[in-house]
Amino acid sequence: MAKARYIMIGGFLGAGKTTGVLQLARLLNQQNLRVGLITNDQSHGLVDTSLLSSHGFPVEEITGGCFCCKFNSLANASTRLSKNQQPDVFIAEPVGSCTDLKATVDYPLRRMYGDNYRIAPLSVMVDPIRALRILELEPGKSFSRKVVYIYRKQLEEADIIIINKIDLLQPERLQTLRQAMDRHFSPARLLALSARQGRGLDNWLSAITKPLSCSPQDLEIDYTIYAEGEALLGWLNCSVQLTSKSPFDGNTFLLDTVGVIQRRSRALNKEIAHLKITLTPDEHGQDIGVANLVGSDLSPELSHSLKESLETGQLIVNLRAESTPDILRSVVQDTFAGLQQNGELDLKVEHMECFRPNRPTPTHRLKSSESESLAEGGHSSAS
Ligand SMILES: Nc1nc2c(ncn2[C@@H]2O[C@H](COP(=O)(O)OP(=O)(O)OP(=O)(O)O)[C@@H](O)[C@H]2O)c(=O)[nH]1
Ligand SMILES: [Mg+2]
Repeated sequence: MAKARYIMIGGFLGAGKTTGVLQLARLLNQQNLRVGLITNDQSHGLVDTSLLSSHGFPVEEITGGCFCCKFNSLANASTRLSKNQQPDVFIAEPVGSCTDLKATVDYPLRRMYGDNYRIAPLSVMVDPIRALRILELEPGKSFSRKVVYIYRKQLEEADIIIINKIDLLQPERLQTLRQAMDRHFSPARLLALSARQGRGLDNWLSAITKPLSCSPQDLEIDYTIYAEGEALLGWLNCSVQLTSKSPFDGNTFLLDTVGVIQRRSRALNKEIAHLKITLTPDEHGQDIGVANLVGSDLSPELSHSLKESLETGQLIVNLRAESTPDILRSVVQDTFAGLQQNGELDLKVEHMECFRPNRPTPTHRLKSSESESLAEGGHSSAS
């Protein structure tokens, strides 16, 4: 039986990974290939899982830690998908604050599961506005030094750097960013695309399916700085049952809610990495609305619109910001209190978790020279 291809798409919070996963999955389906998706977070209640499932793709969710710390869960989830769906292609999206993925996920997968999977080169996606700011090519809000350390490590280990969202950029700004990526990170490949518009996906897919021409360097990384950088990011996941006295427009509700959380965070000078909220009506089958915000001073947007108004539904809020968990909790709780003030809406919080990610302690950490498949006993390539 042919080995399934295993694609991992890394990149910082809000870069557009899930949008890219969805578009690649659609493209692969059009080529009559079966796809299995794997999402990941420090906790459960994931916007990404609900979104990808709503499009009818089989999704496994790894919660409670990143892929590197939950390597066995990742391997088991892949085996479950293989058993139930026999995917030709797996696409896995790690947590957006994770790095060192080649040493802790790619190489161990190659070594232990090399007879099942062909591990694709690692794609790392970037939001160009965020990148221009973090690389100090343009002014604008960024993160603390240790968070920027993680961001840069993600780019350093990339086989393919994907500059996403080119629909937002003038050619000169794209050129500036391309040159900086080449100068600082010299990735094996640099691609620019718009996941949202589906532009450049064919090039990406063909880059993923080609072997790398150069042998990868092992990433040098200080796990103390990495852990401290991750711990500067507060995490909030919550699920809420929403009931209204009369039908309401869920799209306006989503954008308004994101707007209120944005204003409250800005007033406290907390930089949002990614705020995403889904609203799934209890009726209307697969309908889903998703609103996002990828920077405190950017505009909230509706990435998926609800087709009909609703009276009851499930709200999922995932907020990642440079802030303490307690502040995130009070920002969101105060927002919910405000939404219920006129008595029209009732919000019942079913689950709310706020925390800082724990220190990453990978199950395995290998050098590229140790990534040969044990099963084949030969040299394992990235093809
Ligand atoms: N303009 C534009 N927006 C995009 C594009 N791709 C993604 N986005 C938007 O960027 C935001 C974040 O996208 P996601 O796909 O959720 O990003 P992510 O990297 O999966 O985020 P995390 O899972 O939180 O790390 C959403 O509002 C998307 O609609 C693109 O090509 N162009
Ligand atoms: Mg995502």
